[in-house]
Amino acid sequence: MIKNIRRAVMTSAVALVLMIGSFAGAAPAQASLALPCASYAVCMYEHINFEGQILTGALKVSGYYSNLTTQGFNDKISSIINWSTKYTQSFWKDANSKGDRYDVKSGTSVSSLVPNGFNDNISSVIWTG
Ligand SMILES: [Ca+2]
Repeated sequence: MIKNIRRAVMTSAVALVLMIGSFAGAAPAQASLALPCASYAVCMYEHINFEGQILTGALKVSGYYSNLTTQGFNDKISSIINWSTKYTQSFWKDANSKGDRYDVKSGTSVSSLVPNGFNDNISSVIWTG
């Protein structure tokens, strides 16, 4: 009787370890996947390497976020993709296009804003379709 219980407990423990193992194996691959940025959009990411929360601006029309607090994105942006085929997009450290400006040229991306001092420091953006 005790042997049977012990065997059942051991079998359950092995099954649990196998389940945890498979979750642990799947998680890093998903975490390292960058979130996609649609064509004709400018994409701003919470973390470097295009990860975390994403905020987009459709490039079919020009637009702006004059104060990223409204979008819950103030001082959060850490990487940017600009899929515009023609236009540079501009980012500012302060709201309403004030303070230091950082430009991202058409068709380029910046995987980390850390080296240029703009990481977690952008408060407004203007994009041109
Ligand atoms: Ca960030």
